[in-house]
Amino acid sequence: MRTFLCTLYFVTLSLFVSCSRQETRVLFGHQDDVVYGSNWQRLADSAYTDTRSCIYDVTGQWPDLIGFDIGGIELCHARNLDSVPFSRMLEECQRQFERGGKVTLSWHARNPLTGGNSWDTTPCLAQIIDPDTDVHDTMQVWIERAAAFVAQIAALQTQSEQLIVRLWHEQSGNWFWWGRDAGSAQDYIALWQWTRNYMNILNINALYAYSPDRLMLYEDTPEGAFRETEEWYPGDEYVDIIGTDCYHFGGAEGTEDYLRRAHRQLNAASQLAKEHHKRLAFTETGCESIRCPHWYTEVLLPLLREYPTIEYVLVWRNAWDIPHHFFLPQPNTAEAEDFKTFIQQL
Ligand code: BMA
Repeated sequence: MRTFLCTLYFVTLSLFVSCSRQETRVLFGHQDDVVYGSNWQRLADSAYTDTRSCIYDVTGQWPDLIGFDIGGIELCHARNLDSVPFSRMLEECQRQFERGGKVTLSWHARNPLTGGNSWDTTPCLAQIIDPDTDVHDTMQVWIERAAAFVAQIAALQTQSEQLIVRLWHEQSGNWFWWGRDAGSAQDYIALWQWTRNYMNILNINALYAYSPDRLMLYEDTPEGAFRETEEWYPGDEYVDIIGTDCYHFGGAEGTEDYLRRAHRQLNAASQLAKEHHKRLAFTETGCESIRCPHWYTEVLLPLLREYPTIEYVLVWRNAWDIPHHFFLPQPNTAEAEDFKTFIQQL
């Protein structure tokens, strides 16, 4: 009897431990995971009867999280900036939600002053938020179009908290027109709040994420990194998730630099999240072409372990038409084996 009770106790305990581990596991996401991958694409407008997924091809499991970008919706384009039809995005969001998964959206919007792309850094932020300008009117229409599409996606959710909207990402860099060099923190925050307020008008049911990238504005100390993260923070009423974007450049020689930047940014994000009672995420990362063969288990996994409150991590896309532009391993490679081990240990 005693042995039986002991066995029962340990079985119950281990079940409890494994269940609670599953619930708190870091979710893993991949940009455009189900619309194309290295060497394949499903970018036709017509509906596909089944789903193919880069993550499934490697692990046999559906993605926890899929990233999509709505850049191009502001001009009523049928496809986003990477040729993904918005109709396909809706189709795959519905399937992802029905499987119980999550979706995170970003928006590489055009420059409303010049019509150039997101990387056209012609200054426009001050004009955008000035209600007496034409650019302001343009932006209002663009926000309405983006919000209407996001509302369509939000309505497909089958459970709570399946949709994350990541607005005006990587503002701490100087590569987007809403970036650090484009205007003041106040102007950036005004744009963020305006966008979010309009989404609220449409009653969009979503979580909103703020995600700076590299932090170079102030001194190279934890205080300098925190100051920059905090200065552009859109505010407690507007943000649910605080994250950061950070990439590994090159191969093994880039590891030290990646870890230094990632710690700098994640420390600042986690401190801000803690102080403001917000959730924490690693909103974008990756090592292009996975030039470190054990990148997932030896670089990313130990990094994630140091931030136990991170809820999800997303790696960028496997472009079907740019051979070296991939962040998730191809099936049947040594890197794929490493990735499977990573997913099991996450
Ligand atoms: C970048 C690259 C580009 C792409 C853009 C938006 O990081 O992947 O090729 O157009 O993101 O998805």
